Amino acid sequence: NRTVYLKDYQPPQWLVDDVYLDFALQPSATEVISTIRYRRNPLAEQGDALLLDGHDMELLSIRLDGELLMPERYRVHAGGLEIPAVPERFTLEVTTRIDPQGNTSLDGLYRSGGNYCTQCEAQGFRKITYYPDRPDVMAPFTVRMTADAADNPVLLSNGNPVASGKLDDGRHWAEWQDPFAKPAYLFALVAGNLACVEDHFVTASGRTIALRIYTEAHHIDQCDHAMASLKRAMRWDEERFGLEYDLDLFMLVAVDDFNMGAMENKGLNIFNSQLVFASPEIATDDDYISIEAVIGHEYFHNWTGNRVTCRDWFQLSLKEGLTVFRDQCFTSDLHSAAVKRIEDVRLLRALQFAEDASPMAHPIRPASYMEINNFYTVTVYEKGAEIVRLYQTLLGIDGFRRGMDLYFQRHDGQAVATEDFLAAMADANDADLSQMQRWYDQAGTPRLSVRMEYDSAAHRCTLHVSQSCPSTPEAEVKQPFLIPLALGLLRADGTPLALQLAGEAEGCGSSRTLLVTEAEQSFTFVNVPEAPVPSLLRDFSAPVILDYPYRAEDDAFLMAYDEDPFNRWAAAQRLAMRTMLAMLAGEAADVELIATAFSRLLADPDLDAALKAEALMLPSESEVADACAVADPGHIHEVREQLRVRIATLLQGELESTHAELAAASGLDDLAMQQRKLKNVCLSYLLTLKTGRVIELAYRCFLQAACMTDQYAALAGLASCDCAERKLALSAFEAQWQGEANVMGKWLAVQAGSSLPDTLEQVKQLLAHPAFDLRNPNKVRALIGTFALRNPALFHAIDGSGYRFVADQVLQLDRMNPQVAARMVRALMNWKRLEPVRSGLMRAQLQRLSDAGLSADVGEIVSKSL
Ligand code: HT7
Ligand code: ZN
Repeated sequence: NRTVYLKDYQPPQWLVDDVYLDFALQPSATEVISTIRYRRNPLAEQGDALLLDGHDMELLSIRLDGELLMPERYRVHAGGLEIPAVPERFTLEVTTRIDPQGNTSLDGLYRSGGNYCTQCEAQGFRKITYYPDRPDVMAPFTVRMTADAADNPVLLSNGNPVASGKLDDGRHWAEWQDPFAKPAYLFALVAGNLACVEDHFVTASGRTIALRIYTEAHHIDQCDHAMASLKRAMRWDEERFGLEYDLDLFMLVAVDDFNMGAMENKGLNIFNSQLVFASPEIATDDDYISIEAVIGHEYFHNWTGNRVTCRDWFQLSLKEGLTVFRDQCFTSDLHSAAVKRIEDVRLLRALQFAEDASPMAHPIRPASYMEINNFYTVTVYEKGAEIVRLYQTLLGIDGFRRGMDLYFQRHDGQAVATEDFLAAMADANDADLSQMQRWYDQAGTPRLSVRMEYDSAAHRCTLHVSQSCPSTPEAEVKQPFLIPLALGLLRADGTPLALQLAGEAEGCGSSRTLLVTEAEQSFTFVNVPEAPVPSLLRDFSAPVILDYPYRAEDDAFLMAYDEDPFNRWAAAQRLAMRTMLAMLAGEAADVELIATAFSRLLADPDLDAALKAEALMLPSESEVADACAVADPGHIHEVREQLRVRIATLLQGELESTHAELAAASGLDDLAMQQRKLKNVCLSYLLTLKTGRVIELAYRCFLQAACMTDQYAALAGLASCDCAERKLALSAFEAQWQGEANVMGKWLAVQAGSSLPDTLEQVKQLLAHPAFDLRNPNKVRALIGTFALRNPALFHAIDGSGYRFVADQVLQLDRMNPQVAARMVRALMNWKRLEPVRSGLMRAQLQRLSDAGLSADVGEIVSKSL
């Protein structure tokens, strides 16, 4: 497979003035006529050949300025079409035939639920027609489509509808025009039998925008939350960034078969139905929050991604990191900022830190790729968002806004690079941010080591800070990063100290941000009357691993007194991690200390329920594995469960009473959601005791649940208990929800995530269940994905059965949908970090895969892992 390098970027040789697409839609033989006006790019290298991307299509004809080209005038090869001699300006008309029904990759034009839809990011457009399929070729599109009118009453594309009509043969047509120049990856078409909910939004400048959500008719009453979320997102972007919507119509379509969460096509967002449908009966509180966040995310792309797009795919984080940051701020402004930050950091530490330590480690702007679809990663998205957040931490909210304003002023309508974003931030604030560039070019998670020295005679406290970053595939030696280190110092009674650096006239505030720019630096605070406990990296001010010799008592102290809610949570995580690592090493672990600290948190009247819940959740098994030089997943699972049992035993009374006090939490307001979260964390601890009494309690919760959050929490808990209630609950859930595909996904997931020893057998049987479908990515993620990526104890079974099963599924999936197969195969990537027996077994499965014929997607992951 060919590797593409950032350093090889060349501007496009041909620019496109406009695109006219005409689709004659038929399930298995859709004909596409593209009429495109090209002109030479004066800024590019000269040469008379036109090279267009394209594959998986039947080429029917080519006309250049009206003249039909004979085959000797062009060449078709595996990746595209070459016309060796074309004039300075010309119109090319290409007719292709494609097979949407047979397209199981869900990339390009395909069918979902009997409807037509498209997915063109990153390179799906080249499966529709021959085109310079790269994001820096931008053009206005006009789209006409004809289709059978009875099967496809709704015909949609980007922009505004301009004309439509009926034909004699039972077909009809519609024409859409998008006035904004866009790259081909933002093109979309949807046709089918869809119902629509309609609403409107009045922008800050007084324009009325029509809002429409399309879905199959039986889901239409599950779209209210999505519509309300869209309106909240539109208002928020106006208020926070001064950004208004630009077309008169915004459409969102929900489809069941989708490779990712959603897609920001101009004016016509397409969503995985899982991220649209909600009602308290079918969606959990987490689903509600995710739906709002993803609707926000795709909407925010209209400016960060669509109006200003990427020059090439190496710049993906320019739009994704920035848009994730924007959606994080949206959720944080609407709900609890502390809980949002904790959840985001939990995800980053669990998944992105692991990716950074894996064979697929890459900088947020990779220097090369084999298959771009493999780079829609937690690094590009979540770490990318952390790097955008650094600008805001460094420049303040107003400074960040000035940078954003300048970015749009300079680049609206352009395809740009991450350097342009950095320059806008720096120029708008007259700041030297050149060191920020290293975050784009260097992979790996930096380790920030801090040591404190206290001089009791001089009342001075010095923090000695050093940073380092491990080698990753792209570079062995790393240059120091610019790391904002937010901190506070606490006195022994828990009160914060005013912070005054040596050389400053007076102290200013109890929290401040130091700038770490060198490999080693020291910062001295004066007027420090006693040796303090430092609260470091407040609000997770940079994506680094903090190394400070905290003692267990310090963590318990910070859990109780830190002003920064994030750091109260971070201290709880550290304490739990320390306890588990001690247990793993066979050392004495002070479980009493952690239980007492949890008990104090539970009783704290100033702490909201969701924060308590977050603090009580132990670091995941994979985070513990990451903290071990060599991981034994079976032992890790045992130890984590043991700790949960011991905490539950010590706190049983408090857990039961908290659970009972919160039993009545109802409604969809933040308070009720937070209370349900804590209630269900308590239930999950209690269930570790596996007594008849707690099983009865869980089963009662399941039967009496008034919403999916409670029903699902009880079911997930019971799923790991070998008891009659488990079977009853699973059957009742199946009977109740067999008509709701997305809810049945939850049913598959709880079984795949069960810690019972026969889980793999159950998963294999579920492959044949009518609720499962290998062609549907949601179901694959729910069953195979949960087993492979979220059930470490069973996936890493010592006999290698989990690895073999996942490899078998990857091989099957790869023939249908390489993108989804490539997500699953990542479970097999980290064999080098495992103890020798599992390491050998996992590697053997990778080798087996490598010996089979693989797609470029899976091939890249396998070859980089071996
Ligand atoms: N920008 C979108 C990315 C996406 C995607 C990428 C590859 C294959 C399928 C895909 N579907 C959507 C989604 C987003 O980040 O907003
Ligand atoms: Zn995105």
